[in-house]
Amino acid sequence: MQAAKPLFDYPKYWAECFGPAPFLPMSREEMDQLGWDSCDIIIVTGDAYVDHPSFGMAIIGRLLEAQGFRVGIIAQPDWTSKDDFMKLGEPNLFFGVAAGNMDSMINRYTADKKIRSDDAYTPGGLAGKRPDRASLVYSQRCKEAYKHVPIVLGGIEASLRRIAHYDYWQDRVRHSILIDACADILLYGNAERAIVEVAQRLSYGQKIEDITDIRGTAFVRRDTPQGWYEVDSTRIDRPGKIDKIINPYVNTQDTQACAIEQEKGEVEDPNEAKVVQILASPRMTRDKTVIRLPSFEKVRGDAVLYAHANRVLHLETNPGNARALVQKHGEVDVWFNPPPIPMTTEEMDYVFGMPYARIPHPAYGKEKIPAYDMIRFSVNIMRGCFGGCTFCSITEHEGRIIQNRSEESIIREIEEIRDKVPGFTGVISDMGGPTANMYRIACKSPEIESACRKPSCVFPGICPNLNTDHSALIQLYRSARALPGVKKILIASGLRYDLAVESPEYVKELVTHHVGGYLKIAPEHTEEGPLNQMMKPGIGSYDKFKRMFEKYSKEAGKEQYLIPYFIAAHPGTTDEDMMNLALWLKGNGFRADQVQAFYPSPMASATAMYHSGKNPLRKVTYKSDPVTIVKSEEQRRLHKAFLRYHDPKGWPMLREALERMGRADLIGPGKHQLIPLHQPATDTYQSARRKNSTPAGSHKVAKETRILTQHTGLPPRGSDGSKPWDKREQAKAAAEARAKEAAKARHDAAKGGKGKKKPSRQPVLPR
Ligand code: B12
Ligand code: SF4
Repeated sequence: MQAAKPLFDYPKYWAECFGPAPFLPMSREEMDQLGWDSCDIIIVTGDAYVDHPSFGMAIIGRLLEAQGFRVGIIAQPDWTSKDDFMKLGEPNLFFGVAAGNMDSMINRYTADKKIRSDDAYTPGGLAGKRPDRASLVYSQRCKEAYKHVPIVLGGIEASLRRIAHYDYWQDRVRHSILIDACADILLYGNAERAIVEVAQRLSYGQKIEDITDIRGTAFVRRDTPQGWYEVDSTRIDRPGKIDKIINPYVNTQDTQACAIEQEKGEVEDPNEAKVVQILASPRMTRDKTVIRLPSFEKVRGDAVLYAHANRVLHLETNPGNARALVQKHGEVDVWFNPPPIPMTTEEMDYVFGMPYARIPHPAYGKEKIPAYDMIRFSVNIMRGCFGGCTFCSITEHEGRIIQNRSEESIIREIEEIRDKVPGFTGVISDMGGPTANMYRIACKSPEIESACRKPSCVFPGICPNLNTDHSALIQLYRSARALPGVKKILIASGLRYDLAVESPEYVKELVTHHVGGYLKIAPEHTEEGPLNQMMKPGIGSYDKFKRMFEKYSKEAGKEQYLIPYFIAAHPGTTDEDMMNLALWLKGNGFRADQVQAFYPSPMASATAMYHSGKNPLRKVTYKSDPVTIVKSEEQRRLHKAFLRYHDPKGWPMLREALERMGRADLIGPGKHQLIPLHQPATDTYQSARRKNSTPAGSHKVAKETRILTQHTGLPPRGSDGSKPWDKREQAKAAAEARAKEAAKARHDAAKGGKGKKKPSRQPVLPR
C-alpha cells in the first residue's frame, strides 16, 4: 500500500503561537479571551461539544489546532436562520460541517420510523436540537451566511451518503449528499489525513475547486480529466446478460482489448501471424482508472442497478487496490477518490494524545450529556472492522484494516481518566472499538492484504490468511488491570466470538477478569438463511464459545451469563426462521426484553438488499435469485413478536401466524410449545426492566413515544439510569424480576392457573 505523509510532518500554520485552547471556543467572548480576532476554521456540528476523542468535532478540531490553526465550534445551532452560523464571524479558511457522531435520521427516528424522545448527544438528553439531514441543512445555512467560504463536509452522515443512496425514511434513492448540501468537498471515512491536507492547502492559497487529488474525498466535476481511463462499472460486474470477460479485475486495457475482441467476432485464420500486444501491468494504470457507476437517475429508477452500484462501491473499498469512482447526477459528475490510507500506530497515538479536556464544554453547566456519560470511563483502542456484517456500515466508514493505538498510549489514557475525570471509581467501563477483539489482528501478509477484495476476513469462515493471534490484546488487558487505582476493566464492545474461540487463552482472560456478570454477544440469528445474508457465523460458533465461557467462568468461581442479541426482520428472514429462533430462545430459557428490528441505514449492504431484493454480495443480475425482504409493518411486527414470544401482547398475532404456517401444534401449554392457547385475563404483562424497554404495542401509540436509546456496543443502562457495570444493581434488578414473576405466578395461580409462567432461567437485559 502506498505510504502517506505522516500527520505530524506538516509545517505549522503561523497561528500556532496562540498555543492550545483549554476548550475550542464556542463564543466571541472565548475568542477574545484567547486573543483571537478570528477563527481560521469553524466546525459546525449537530452534537453538543464534548472535548473528548470519542466525539468527531473534538478530534478534528484538536487535530487542526495541533497544525497551528485557530478552530472554533458551533454546536447544535438554531438552523432556522443564518444568525447562529455567524456568531463566531467569518472563518479565514473554511467551514467544516458534520451532522454529529451519527446519521441525523438514525439519531431522530427508531427502526420503526417513530420519533425518539431523547438524543444522547444533547445536554439533558433532549430531542429536537438538530434538523433532519443536519449536514445538508447546516451547509446551506453556512453558504447563506458567507457565500464565498468553502464548505468541507464530513462525519458519518456525509460519509455514508456519499453516493446516490437509498433513504429508508423517504423510501427512495437520494442524491449524493454533496449535491443536496451544495458543499465544496466531502471527506469520507476517517478524515484525519484528508482534513489536514485540505486545511494546509487552503492556507497556502490553493482554491478548493482545485483540490481534487486527496484520498478519501468526493467532489463535483464536469468531465473526466485527461490521462484517466474510464471503465463502465457494468463492464466489470454486469447487471444484465454477462459478457465473456475472462477476469473482470485485470485492467482497463485488458477489459478494452477483451471487448474489442468480442466486437471483432471470429478470428479468421488461426495460423495467421499476429502482433503480440504487450499490455501494461495493472498496477501501472490502476491509479489512473476511474469506474463509472450508473448515474443517479438510473439507480433511482432501477433497483437492480442500484444493488449493482452498491456492490461495485464495496468492491472498491480496500485502500490497497481501490480505484476512483464517478457517478453522474444530472449534468455533473460526483467523483470519489479511493479511501484514505489507514493511520499508523504512531499517528493513532498522536490523534488520541492531543490535549482534550475530556469533559463537555463548560457552557453546558451541570446539564448531563448521556453520550458522554456512557463513554467517559471507556477507552477506544482501535478503529476499523474486518467482520463485514451487512447490516452495519462501520466497514464502509472506517475500513476493514484495523488501525491500532499502542499499548503505552492506551495506558496513558487510562491513567488520565483515573487522575482527571470527575467521578471515577476505579472501573473502566469499556476498552474496545467497533469490535472488542480485533486489536492488532490483521492479514498475515501486507501484499495479500492490499490485493484482497473479500468483503470479510471472517466469513464464511475465518480466512486462512488471517493472523488470529490475540496475545497483544491479552497483554494490554494485563497491563491495564495492573494499574494502581484501577479496580476493574470491563469489556463491553461487541465481541467477535468466532474469532475469540481461536484463542482459548483470550477467552479465559476475558471471562476470568473482564466480565461484569453478563457478557453481551450478538449471534443475531440462529437460522442459516438470515445468517448468510448478514455474513454472520452459524449458531454452532455461539455454542462453542458458550462452552468455553461456562468452563472458564466455573474455573474462576464466577456466576456469569451470556446475553445473546438477535435481529428481527433482517433481509433473508422468513416467518419460519423467526419461529425457529423463538423456539431456540424458549428452549434456552431466554426472554428478550427489548428487541431490535433491522434498521436499513445508509450504505449498508443489507440496505441495498432491502431496497432491491437482490444480494449485492454476489454478482447482481436481473435474473439472480431474490432475497426474502420483510417490508410491511405487519410482518416486521410479527417478527418482533416471535422474538418476544413470552409477551402476551404478541400472542394473538403469533397464534394467527402459526395457524397460517401450519404449525398450530406449537400453540398450547406444553414445554415444547411456543405460546399458550388462551390469552391471560389481563394484558398487564410488563417486564421487570420496563423503564428501559420499548413500550409493547408501541406501533399503535402516538407519534412521539418514550423510546430510550441504548447502544448495542456498550453496557446496558441500569433501570434507573445508574452505572451499568454495577453488579449490585444488576443483581438487584434480576432479583426484582424474579420477585415480580413469582408474584405474577401466584396471582395467576389464584385466578385458576391462567398464564402461569416458570421464571426464566436467565434474566435478559435490554439492548
Ligand atoms: C460510542 C457510541 C455510542 C455512544 C455515544 C458516545 C459517542 N461518543 O458517540 C452511545 C451509547 C450514546 C451511542 C448510542 C447510539 N448509537 Co452509537 N456508536 C458509538 C460508536 C461505537 C463510537 C462512536 C465514536 O466514538 N466515534 C468516534 C468519532 C470520532 O468517529 P466519527 O464520528 O466517525 O468521526 C470521524 C469521521 O466521521 C470524521 N469526522 C467527524 N466529524 C467531522 C467533522 C468534520 C468537519 C469533518 C470534515 C470530518 C469529521 O473524522 C472523524 C475522525 O476520523 C459508533 C461506532 C463508530 N466507531 O463510530 C456507534 C454508532 C455511531 N452508533 C450508532 C447507533 C445506531 C446508535 C444508536 C441509535 C443505537 C440504538 N439502537 O439506540 C444510539 C443512539 C443515540 C441517540 N441518538 O440517542 C451507529 C450509527 C449509524 C449511522 N449510520 O449513523 C454507529 C456508527 C454504530 C454502527 N455500527 O452502526 N453510540
Ligand atoms: S486475504 Fe483473508 S485475511 Fe487477508 S485481507 Fe483478505 S480476507 Fe482478510
